[in-house]
Amino acid sequence: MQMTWRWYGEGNDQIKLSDIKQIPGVEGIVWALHDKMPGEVWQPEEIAEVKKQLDEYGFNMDVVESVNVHDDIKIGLPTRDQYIENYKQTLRNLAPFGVKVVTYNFMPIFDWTRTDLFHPVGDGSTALFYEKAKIQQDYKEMAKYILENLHGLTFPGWEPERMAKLDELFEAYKPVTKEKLWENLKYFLEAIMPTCHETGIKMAIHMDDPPWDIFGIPRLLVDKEAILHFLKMVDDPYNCLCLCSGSLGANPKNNVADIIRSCCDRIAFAHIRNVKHFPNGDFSEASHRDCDGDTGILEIMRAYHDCGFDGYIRPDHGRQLWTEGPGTCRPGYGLYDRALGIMYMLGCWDMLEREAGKI
Ligand SMILES: [Mn+2]
Repeated sequence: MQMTWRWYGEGNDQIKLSDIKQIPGVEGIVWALHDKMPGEVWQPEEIAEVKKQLDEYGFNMDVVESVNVHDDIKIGLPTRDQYIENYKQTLRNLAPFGVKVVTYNFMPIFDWTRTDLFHPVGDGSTALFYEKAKIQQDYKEMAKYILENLHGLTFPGWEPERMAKLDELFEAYKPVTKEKLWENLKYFLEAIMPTCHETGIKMAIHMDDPPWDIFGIPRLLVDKEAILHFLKMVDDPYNCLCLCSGSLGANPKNNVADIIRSCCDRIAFAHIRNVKHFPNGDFSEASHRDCDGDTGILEIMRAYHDCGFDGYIRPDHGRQLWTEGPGTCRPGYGLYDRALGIMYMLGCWDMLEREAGKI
């Protein structure tokens, strides 16, 4: 496996590449052009600018997260074909820079969804929190709260331009049933697979987060059955997963280690995150340490190791620690807890390697 770190780019992330350089084991930066709207073509000169920044610190740019999919593709409008052409062109522009994996998601309207971005954990740190009761109410109120708490930073999937048109978006998605959404995803993937073969780029879909329908809008990648259906639907080695343990782990019924074992050859990118469940259906994000949550991080690492996983991996969201809080760090993407998470993962991995006689 190859350890990576998600970074939001110069001027868009409080964390510096020079900080990341000091974390042991990080080989690549998971990056994106965050000022691009879904559907826009990423231009070679813009990609070259990021490459120059990463080269200075010896990081590769193999993984992009995310090239977002335009709503017209998800809704299945006639205009989708032009946006699919744009997507293919972006893949062609990325490939010469060494990009191997493009992560994306197919969640309608909202990306990852939480009700509190700085929820006290109890030890002085804060974490992302999902309060089930709040999600049955007003989607506009929730979107407003999230946007206000980003402190002027952009967050993929939460573009203010899109959020300003929430009523229109909900109206446009009305005819999109779960079956229709699956069909639209299939159409998109079948259209871009030839470009993936041509460029050598694997498409890695992120799990839906949380893994259930919210505000009456369908979500697809929610459990083992859905994942296996997805892989069979477009049975192509370039149609892969960004398997997010935290997204799947939000549902206590999901056995993430078992899911990994069932489809490891199609996992291009692994997000490792721990989630703590509460009896009323709420959940909080937790440290990567196995006993701090319910996701089963030790068994997840063992599953990847047993499968000979050689893809990319990164710590997913972390808690906000010490000096980190609103305005000083991106919710879930501070420096400290993710760095601790890396050391925990590498500790597990090194021990597994030692036991297997590899180091
Ligand atoms: Mn994730």
